[in-house]
Amino acid sequence: MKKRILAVILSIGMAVSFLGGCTRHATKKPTSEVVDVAETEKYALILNGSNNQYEKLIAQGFESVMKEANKDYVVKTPRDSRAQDQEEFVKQLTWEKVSCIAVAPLDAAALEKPLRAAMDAGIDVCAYDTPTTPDSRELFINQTDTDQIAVTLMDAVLDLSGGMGQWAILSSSSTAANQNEWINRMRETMKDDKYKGLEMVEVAYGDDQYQRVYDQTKALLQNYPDLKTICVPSTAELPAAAAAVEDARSHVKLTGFGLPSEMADHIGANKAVPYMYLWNPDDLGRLTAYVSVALHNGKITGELGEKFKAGDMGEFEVTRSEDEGTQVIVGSPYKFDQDNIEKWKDIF
Ligand code: RAM
Repeated sequence: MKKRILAVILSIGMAVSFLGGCTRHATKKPTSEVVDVAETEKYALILNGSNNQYEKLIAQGFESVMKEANKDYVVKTPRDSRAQDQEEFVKQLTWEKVSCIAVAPLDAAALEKPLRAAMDAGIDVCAYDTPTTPDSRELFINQTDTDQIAVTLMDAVLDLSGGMGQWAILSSSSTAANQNEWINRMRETMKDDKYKGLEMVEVAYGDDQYQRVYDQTKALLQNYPDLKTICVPSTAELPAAAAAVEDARSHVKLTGFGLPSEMADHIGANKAVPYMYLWNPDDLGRLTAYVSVALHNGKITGELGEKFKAGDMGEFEVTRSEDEGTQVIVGSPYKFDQDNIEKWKDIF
């Protein structure tokens, strides 16, 4: 929280509240003992869709930290991937005056106004997984450095295409700010001489709908008979894309981001997905919880250079994000292939 905050005052013989006009924050400290007003704290997590197991795992990580810290929390899930539902949630939570809203926006531009209204009402706001606009958050909890993602995926496409040929991207939606940043950065990375044999033919969208992803993948296979590789940087789309490639008995290779638990059957040197990447969604959820509490308690404000300890996850530093706001980065992506998928499929 930008303003330093909050106390319940226990004085000898009587309990006196110094909360004044504001019910959430007290600024005065009398002579007696001061503790956090745990009973007024409530933390909200807004997921990006009901068809997304990755988001559910993030929620589990978030919940585990909140439970351990004995904090009240609520998790909101939009039907399918309806951006409008997220707007409604933000308005409701603002009205409820929760302590902090953490959100993975489906449409960052549409969410800007309600999130700014929440911040004006004294609620802390952070984005996780996908950035909101920089003006409508205090901090972005970013899974991995954008450059690292772009280079990792471009190198995988180059490798799976045998150094040259046509390739395509199958993304979640055209308003997903994280996907768009990654794709833009991949286009930049591709200008390097190393990738000059590659031709990117199309960016298609699956909107996290199984059938739509399946159909879009089939269309790519039909429209580009020489296609070598499809990069799918979304866990919600990769399983249906793999099924479509397998059903078509296509030689096209897939890579991107996927959950080992959902992708194990498709991973292998001679399968649709020779290898793929991801970070641990549980870590992302846990760090989001630590950031939410630290913002509310005033331990951090989201300013560049701040450092803070996130429980057993260790120390993190606030850095500049791709969109000129600020971020903390969870870690690096892991690679999953036929040698390690059996182990990882039971983990997440
Ligand atoms: C999907 C979502 C999410 C993205 C992951 C990799 O689950 O679109 O935003 O970060 O994939």
